[in-house]
Amino acid sequence: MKVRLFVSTVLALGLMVTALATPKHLATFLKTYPSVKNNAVGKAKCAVCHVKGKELNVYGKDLQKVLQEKKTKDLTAEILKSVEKLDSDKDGASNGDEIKAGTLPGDPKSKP
Ligand SMILES: [Ca+2]
Repeated sequence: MKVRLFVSTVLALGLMVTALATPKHLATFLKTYPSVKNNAVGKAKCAVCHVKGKELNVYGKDLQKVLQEKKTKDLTAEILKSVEKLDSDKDGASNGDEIKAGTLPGDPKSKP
């Protein structure tokens, strides 16, 4: 009985770790921009919007503004597209152009 409980606990923890590694927002981002999968943007994963942990970079903050305006926590393709014309990191390239080019919209050192 104890072994069974241990195995279920390990499985449950494993599922939780997997869930954290692919959060909902990242899944929405990748679904909206499938072309980034194998470039720097896709590899950055959470770092597309976050500095570390939950802290947001400038691109993440622009998205957060829209989420707050819409009074929602659910990131959608529509919300992602609404900040494409902005240049969050002020490197001269719009967020949309950066994502298309495979550079990070929240990092001025990464530009097309
Ligand atoms: Ca930019």
